[in-house]
Amino acid sequence: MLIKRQPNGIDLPFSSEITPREIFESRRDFIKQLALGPIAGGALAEMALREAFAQTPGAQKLAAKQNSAYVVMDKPTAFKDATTYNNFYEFGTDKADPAHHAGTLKPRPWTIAIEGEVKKPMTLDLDALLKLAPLEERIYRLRCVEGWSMVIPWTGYSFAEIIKKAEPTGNAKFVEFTTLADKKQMPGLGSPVLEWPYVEGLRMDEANHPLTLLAVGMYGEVLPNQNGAPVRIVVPWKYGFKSAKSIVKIRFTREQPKTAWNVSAPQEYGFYSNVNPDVDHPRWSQATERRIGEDGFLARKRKTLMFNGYSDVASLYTGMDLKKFF
Ligand SMILES: Nc1nc2c(c(=O)[nH]1)N[C@H]1C(S)=C(S)[C@@H](COP(=O)(O)O)O[C@H]1N2
Ligand SMILES: [Mo]
Repeated sequence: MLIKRQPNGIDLPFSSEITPREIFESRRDFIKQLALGPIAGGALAEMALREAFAQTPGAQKLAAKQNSAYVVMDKPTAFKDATTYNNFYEFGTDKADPAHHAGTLKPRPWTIAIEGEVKKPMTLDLDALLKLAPLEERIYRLRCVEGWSMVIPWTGYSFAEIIKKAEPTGNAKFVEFTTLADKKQMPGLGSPVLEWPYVEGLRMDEANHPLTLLAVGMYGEVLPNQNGAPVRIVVPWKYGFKSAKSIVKIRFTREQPKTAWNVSAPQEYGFYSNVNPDVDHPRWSQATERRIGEDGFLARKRKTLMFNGYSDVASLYTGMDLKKFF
């Protein structure tokens, strides 16, 4: 497979990974948007990739070396789609709300409290967080429980680095992540759609898995507010809601944390929420997904993969009935 090196250092799958349909669709879009005439295939694909990585003018760049062990070969979602189709209920429940309303979030200055069952409780500011470990770029699939998915180049490092630094005690069995809850910055908090603050959690071994990412950026820039600035967690083998945004507190606990979606609808959203095509949501199938950006009548439905394709994590669940612990 041909790999094309992009100016921002991101390796992208080229030609063989881009289906004729995708080429056709990008071409159609370009002709529409730019009123260009027919373009030769190679130049066209090149432009499609540039378009996919068109970023926010003036946004702060974040240098990071790509870690090729964590790069899926799917075509990355366009930056525009990844930043205008969001779930961030603190800013409203419509997909477009976060992009419209998250401008009131103040991602700097920012601190994260690390507490609970740790030998070294601490408060880290953003600079300390950015310096804690080398930043890496990783391209992950993210699959929402609602049946859509994206492919996003994140910047960050394994959450395991935080665990190492905080030195959990032998009593630490879980990690709880708490999102900021400030009515002045987050208009959605006025709605009782969820119990605030938004809380998510992982079992200790899940949190320690190298795939679990503490993300501070995407597409080579600092995180846009609507994607959870300035720091979020990304757990790629679980449904998207496990990946809490705009985190202010990380707490190591003995007991399984009470998580926002599980509290609001326990029969629909379990604590584990591993991507699993064999366990349907009570109101819809989880067997397939729609890749954002591939809409339209030509779009094929993608088969949802067990653990979202991250089969390495299977060993975390040996002996567990994943229909019971959904
Ligand atoms: N604090 C907070 N974190 C959150 C959410 C939220 O509403 N509030 N939504 C979750 C859901 S349902 C998904 S699918 C992902 C979406 O991340 P993205 O908008 O960056 O794609 O964020 C997750 N993290
Ligand atoms: Mo989601």
